[in-house]
Amino acid sequence: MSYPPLSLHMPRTMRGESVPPPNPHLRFAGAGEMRRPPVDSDPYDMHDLAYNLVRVLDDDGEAKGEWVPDLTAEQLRHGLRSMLKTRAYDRRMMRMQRQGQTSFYMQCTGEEAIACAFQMVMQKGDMNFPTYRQQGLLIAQGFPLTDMICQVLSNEKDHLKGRQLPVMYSAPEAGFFSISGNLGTQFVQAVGWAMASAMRGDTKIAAGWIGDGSTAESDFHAALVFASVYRPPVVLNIVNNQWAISSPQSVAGGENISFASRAHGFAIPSLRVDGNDYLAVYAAASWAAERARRNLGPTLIEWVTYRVAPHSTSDDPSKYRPKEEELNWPLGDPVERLKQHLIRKGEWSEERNVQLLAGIDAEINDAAREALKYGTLHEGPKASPATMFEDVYKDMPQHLREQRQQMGY
Ligand SMILES: Cc1ncc(C[n+]2csc(CCOP(=O)(O)OP(=O)(O)O)c2C)c(N)n1
Repeated sequence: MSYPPLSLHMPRTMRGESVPPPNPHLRFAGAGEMRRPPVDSDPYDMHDLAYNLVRVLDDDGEAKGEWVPDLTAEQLRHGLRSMLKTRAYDRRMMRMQRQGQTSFYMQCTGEEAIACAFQMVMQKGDMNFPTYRQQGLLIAQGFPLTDMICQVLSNEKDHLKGRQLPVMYSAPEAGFFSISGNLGTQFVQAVGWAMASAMRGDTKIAAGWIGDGSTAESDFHAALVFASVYRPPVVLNIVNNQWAISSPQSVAGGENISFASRAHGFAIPSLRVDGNDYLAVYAAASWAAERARRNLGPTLIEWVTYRVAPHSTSDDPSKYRPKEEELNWPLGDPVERLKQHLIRKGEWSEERNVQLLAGIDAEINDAAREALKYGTLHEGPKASPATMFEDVYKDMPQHLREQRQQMGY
C-alpha cells in the first residue's frame, strides 16, 4: 500500500489570499441574538457562545437583547469621551514621532471600545496586565496624559527614567501593571496575581490581556492551565484584531476555530464578543468581572476587532494587506457606533460632538505643552546616566558600582 507524498497545510492567508473567506465554523449573530447565561453557568453549557458573537448595538445604533447593559446616558457619554480622547492622544503621539520628538509609538485605532469599556468594570485595587495596545485603560480612568506623554518622550519627568521603550507604561497604582516587550508574559502573571489575591482572602480581581498573534506563545497556554486548575479571579482577554504585524490571525491558529473556544479544553467559560460595540464590551466585561468577584473563577473573552492603524510607527500595512480589507470590515467603527446610539437616544448631537472634540484637543495640547517643558528624546534635560545603574537590584552590587565609576560618576 503506497500513499501520495505528504504536504503541509498552509493557512489560506499564507498562500497570498489576504482576505479570508467567512469561516464556516464561526457565526456572526445579529445584535441581540445571543443569550446571556447566568454568571454561575457550567462552562459545558456555554460552548455555543465561543463560536458566535455577542452584539448589542445594531446597524442603526439601537441596543438589543439580553446583553443590553444598565448604563446611564452620562456613563455612555463618558465612554464616547474616553474613546475619542484615546484616538486623539494616539494621533498626537503619532505626530510627535513623525516630528522626531520620540523614537516610537503604537496606536490602538479601531480597538478603543475594548480597553475603555473594560476599565469601567474594574475597581480600585484590581489589576490589569495589559499589552502595549491598551492605553484606553489609563485614559478611560482619567490618568494624567502629561505623565503618559513624558514616558513616550523619555524626558526628565518620565517616571521610568528613560529606561523603557515608549508606550511601555507602568502604573500599578492605577491598576496598570508594567508593560514588558516580551509578548505573552503578562498573561500568566495576571493569573498568578489573581491566585495571590485569592490566597490572601482578598477581594481584588485581575485581568490579563493578549493579542491574537501572542496566543501562540507558551505563556498563553500556561496561563490557561493555572487558571483552570486553581480557578482564581481573573478575566483573560484576547484582543483578536486580525493581525500580528504582517501575520494574519489564521497563522496563530484562528483559521478554522475561534480563539474563545480554546477555553473549552480547560473547562473555562468563554465568550466571543463584538469588540467594536462599547455596550457589548461593557456587558461581557461586567459578566466576567462578576464571576471573578463571586469566586466563580476565570473567564476567557475573545474580543473580535480590527487593527485599523499600522502595527507601530515602524510598520507599513500597505505592504501586506489591501486597503479594502479595512473598508469591508463588518463591525464598523466603535466611536461612530456609540455616537450613533447616543444620538438615537436623544442624548447627543453633532454640535455637542464638535464641542467635545475641541475640548479634547485643548486638553491634549495642554498636556503635550506641559510634557514638552521637560524635554524630548533629543532635546532638553535628561536623567543623569548615573541613574541607569540604579534599580537593577534593590541594593547596587559592587560590580555595578565599579561600572558606574568607570563612566565617571
Ligand atoms: C516573545 C516575543 N516575540 C516576538 C516579538 C516581536 N513582536 C512584537 S509585537 C508582535 C506582534 C504581536 O501581535 P498580536 O499579539 O496579535 O498583538 P497586536 O500587535 O496585534 O496588538 C511581535 C511578533 C516580541 N515582542 N516578543
